[in-house]
Amino acid sequence: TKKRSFPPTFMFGVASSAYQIEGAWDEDGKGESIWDRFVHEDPERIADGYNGDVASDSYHLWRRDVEMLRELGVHFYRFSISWSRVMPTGLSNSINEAGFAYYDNLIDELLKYKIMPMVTLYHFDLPQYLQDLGGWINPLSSEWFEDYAAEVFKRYAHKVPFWITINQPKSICMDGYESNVLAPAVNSKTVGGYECTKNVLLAHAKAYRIYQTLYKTEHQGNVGISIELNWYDPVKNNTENAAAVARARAFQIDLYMHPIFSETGNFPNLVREIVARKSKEQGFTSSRLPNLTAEEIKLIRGSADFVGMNHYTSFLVQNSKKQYESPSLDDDIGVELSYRSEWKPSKSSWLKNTPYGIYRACIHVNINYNYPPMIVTEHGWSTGTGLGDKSRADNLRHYLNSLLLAMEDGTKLKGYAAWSLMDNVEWTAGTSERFGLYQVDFNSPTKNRTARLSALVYKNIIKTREVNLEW
Ligand code: GCO
Repeated sequence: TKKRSFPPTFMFGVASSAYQIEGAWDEDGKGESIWDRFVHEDPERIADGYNGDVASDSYHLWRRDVEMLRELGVHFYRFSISWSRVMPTGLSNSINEAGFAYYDNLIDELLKYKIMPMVTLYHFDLPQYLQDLGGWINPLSSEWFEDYAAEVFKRYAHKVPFWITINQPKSICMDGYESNVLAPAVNSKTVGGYECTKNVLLAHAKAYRIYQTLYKTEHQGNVGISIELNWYDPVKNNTENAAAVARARAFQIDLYMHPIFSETGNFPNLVREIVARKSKEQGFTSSRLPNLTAEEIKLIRGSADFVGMNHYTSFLVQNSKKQYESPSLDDDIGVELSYRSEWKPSKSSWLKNTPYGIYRACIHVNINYNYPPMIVTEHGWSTGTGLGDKSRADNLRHYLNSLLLAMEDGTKLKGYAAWSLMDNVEWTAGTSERFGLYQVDFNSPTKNRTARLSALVYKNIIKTREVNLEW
């Protein structure tokens, strides 16, 4: 069989996010975020009660974190900045130097060991002060974010070669504003999620444009956005399901991709048509999906140097005949999701081992968006505790092999980040689902980190640039 290997320029990394690892939720002047509020308001929201107050304690253990990155031999580390740590209210007139000092240290430590920082500006943790003003529903939100991004670029543009503006607009908006799965749990079924989507995309685009105007020429960094790109296939092929799959992909993927990466910009036609028609039936005077002005379309279109792909699993789709609450996103999409029984389950109910899906998601992007540069900014697998995580190692090897096939078929993939460097707070699942290459001992005050089998497997892949599917 033919030996495939990752090209010499291909970058391997690992990813994390501030709320999930840092802890120190109110230390050294940090402001409250929507996640702090969400978990303190009702501790039952977290499956095992372990929230981000202390998390993996990376606020204190960052030196050890960088040591682990060196052990793995990664080329880059994707982490996020906690907005309310550096700007307690979220507004640019409130700067917390102690908060910035944490990131100064982390970034300098990474650079000292030639590990490239990939900084995510926003990974779910909006300053609560801004939420009190409406959060991502407030039309000013894209300007708040623009000011925040400008401040962070000003400090780090000369040190950080890769930027992710926003992590997973779909989760932010549909889980945080349309439903109550994630903070701030606004749960508005009318316009919340769609209004948020518009504002988040504008926020992303404004940050991108600032970097282009002020820093691109001098520092040549790349700015992208991380989009959920899970995969959707029909349960079984028939006309109804073909239409259902088209809706699933349009609402779950292309609603976020199309405005940025297509030639025409704007939300996908299919989504616009469906939401406009339903809104009319529901008695709204205009579509629940906001119209983008020509100027907004232009601002957002082309506002990324690469696609950040977050991919975890695949779903099977069938047309749904259920009566959903109306208006709602579920009602707009009208599909039911399922899995094949052969798909190996992880610890998380939504995540199954389907390596072919990452290949298909890459091809979807290539065909619909003309082969853009891509970086997998997240992919991972959950287990319980224990160091012998063979299922994670298997999942990693097979997904990386699918990526090699996708590259052979033209995907311009530049890098890959495994989720996650270490166990962390898996949002409302707390620590009941573990995603780490390194295990974290949450019961101990020292939060010891220990390499799992998968860390050793990944280290070897990075070193050889080859994936061995046989053991
Ligand atoms: C994200 C993800 C991560 C999760 C991971 C596993 O939005 O980037 O939610 O933060 O921990 O996807 O569920």
